[in-house]
Amino acid sequence: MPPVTLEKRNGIALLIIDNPPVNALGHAVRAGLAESIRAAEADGTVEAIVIASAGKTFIAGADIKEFNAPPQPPSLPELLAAIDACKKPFVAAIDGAALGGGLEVALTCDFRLATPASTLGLPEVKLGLIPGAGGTQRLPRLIDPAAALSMMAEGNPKTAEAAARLGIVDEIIPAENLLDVAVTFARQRAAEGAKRRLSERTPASAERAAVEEAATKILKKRAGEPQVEAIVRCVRAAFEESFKDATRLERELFLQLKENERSKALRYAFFAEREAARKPQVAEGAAPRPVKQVAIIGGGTMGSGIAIAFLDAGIATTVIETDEAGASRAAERISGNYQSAVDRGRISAEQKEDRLSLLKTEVGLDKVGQADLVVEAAFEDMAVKREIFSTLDRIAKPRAVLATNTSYLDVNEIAAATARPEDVLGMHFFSPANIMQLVEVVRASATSDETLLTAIATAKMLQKTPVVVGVGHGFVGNRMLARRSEQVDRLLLEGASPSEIDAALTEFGFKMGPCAMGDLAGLDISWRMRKATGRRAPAADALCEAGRLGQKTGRGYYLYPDASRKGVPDPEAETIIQAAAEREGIARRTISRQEILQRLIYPMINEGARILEEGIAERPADIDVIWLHGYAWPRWRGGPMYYADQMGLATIAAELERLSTDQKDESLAPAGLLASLAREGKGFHS
Ligand code: T1G
Repeated sequence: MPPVTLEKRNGIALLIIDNPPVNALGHAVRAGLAESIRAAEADGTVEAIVIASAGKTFIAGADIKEFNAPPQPPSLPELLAAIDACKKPFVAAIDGAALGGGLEVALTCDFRLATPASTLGLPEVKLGLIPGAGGTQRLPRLIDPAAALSMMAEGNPKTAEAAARLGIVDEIIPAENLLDVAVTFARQRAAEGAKRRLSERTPASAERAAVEEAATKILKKRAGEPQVEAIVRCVRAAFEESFKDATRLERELFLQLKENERSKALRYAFFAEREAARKPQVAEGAAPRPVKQVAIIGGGTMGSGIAIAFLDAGIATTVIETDEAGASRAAERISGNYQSAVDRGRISAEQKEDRLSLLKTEVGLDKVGQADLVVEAAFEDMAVKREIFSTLDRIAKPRAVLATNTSYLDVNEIAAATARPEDVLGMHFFSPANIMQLVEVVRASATSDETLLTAIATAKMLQKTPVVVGVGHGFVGNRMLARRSEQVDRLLLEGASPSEIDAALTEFGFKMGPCAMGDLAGLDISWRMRKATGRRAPAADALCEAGRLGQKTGRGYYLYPDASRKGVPDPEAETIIQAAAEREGIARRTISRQEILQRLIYPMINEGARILEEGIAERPADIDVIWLHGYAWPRWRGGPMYYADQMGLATIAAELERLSTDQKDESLAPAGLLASLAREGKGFHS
């Protein structure tokens, strides 16, 4: 099937794009469109042209996969110039997503019809790019220029209705009538001799001040993002330059950004998320079981957050506690969360009631009833979990999926407490569970394919990003985080301050550094874990022993004067850490920011290599997605394993060798996979 077909309906040329899965404007589509436009223009019986598409997407934009290769003509701007030059009117018949270059095609048409479910947007900014085929010039000429600037800087799509209100869509047409209406509409426009070239307009000069006001806010909020600065430059050029000169500037900036490392990492992240979400290796015909009602065991911070995620998805949820007080606290916590969302205007009071109407809080495991999925979010203790699963085994309905939210523990051991290990797996949510995207879906050795697929489908139903991982202490994310935490403590003992450590990572792109994060979460959580597993972190242990547990005690790594949320350096903490260093016989010195950064990140990458060797994660992209969605790794750096390839594995291996020798810690020596790839001059992704 050719990617573009041309049919004629009583003098109207109908161009249909059919390039599954999302009608991306790859080279074959661009060439097919150019050919069809030429034919339609040359055909004297054709009065007007309609561009439509097959499938559930209008046009998803340029083919992002082509960006790393030299462009093949015709480029999208060349194609759109042909549409613009054509004397016959063009009508875009949009059904589905019209994104990026897809919306640019529609904007170059003279008229735009869309079905109610369509979405229209210019998301290039999320790929570190800008619209590169006239979008920065046509949109501000079509709608309010300040609204156009904000729409391009945010990159979020508009619904068809919102797009019609803005003036992007001329009419909203029911899907079943779209093509017929579009053909009739085109014929009428042809009869009127109507051409509406946006390239011949100029933005409303009266709106310039509003554009500058919006630009100032956007540049402040998005400081450091070159693609946002470029969009502002292009919208300003719409007022100051001819369409031709401004589109030349746009193209120049687009091509520069396309080669920018930030954009390459953002494009990698886009595909990595889709790769990680691919269906895992399962038996032919295996399918997820329906999940209509769930039970959450434990209504604490995690349990309530998980319950909110299900309630937000409209799924009936029972939260089960051990006593009435616990059940009431869970109900209050969940209701309070929704009330603050109402107060902030994020949801309406009615939506709050709708969601709470799906919630029941009960006492006793026997209340799991007919839940299709049970998520255990009880105390992080193996005996407690085994007891719960043994009971669930007896009372949960047959083939109910029994998931544990454990962050670290052995899911095989938990499953062994039941007579149905095939129904058991891990669903490791990240706090706050109703906000964080990531769910590590832990496939235990006996987990059935249906159970696995059910958990994956459920995570997607919650609008979350599931990544399948294997059983191992801390699975993927927390296991790598532990290596970073060890270095945090070691760096503190060796002389780095909490501020220097945090600054190394915030400068790298994290929103918050590990010391501030520890103070926020409470230093006692990991302290308790260390004591339970016989591990030590002399600096953090000393702070905890001094009652410095973080924000909750007004002091931890930092001091929080007057219970403020912003910590300040505290000489008392430094004194405690120095004393701990002396007890450990560790000499202190000034440590450079680069060494701090390398020591925080390279051991994590090394652990990621071991995780791949052990098969706990299937692909490097899975590890990157876990860190993007579970730990807020800066998206424009792609993820730890992507970053490793950029740094070069040989460089990382050499630094790890040095660290291992300095710290007399064999576990810091390069993992086998990392060392062998480094020797071969390869990367994790090559
Ligand atoms: N290019 C190449 N492949 C794409 C693609 C694209 N634009 N969009 C999606 N895919 C692949 C995706 O990798 C997956 O592949 C499959 O299609 C289904 O995608 C010149 C420069 C359209 C809302 O940023 O937002 O135009 O895993 O799982 O959930 O100015 O895809 O099956 O092998 O996401 O139904 C701007 C990106 C490009 C839109 C559909 N456009 N795509 O969501 O399916 S730059 C975008 C999406 C540009 C111009 C500029 C979504 C979707 P696989 P999916 P979905």
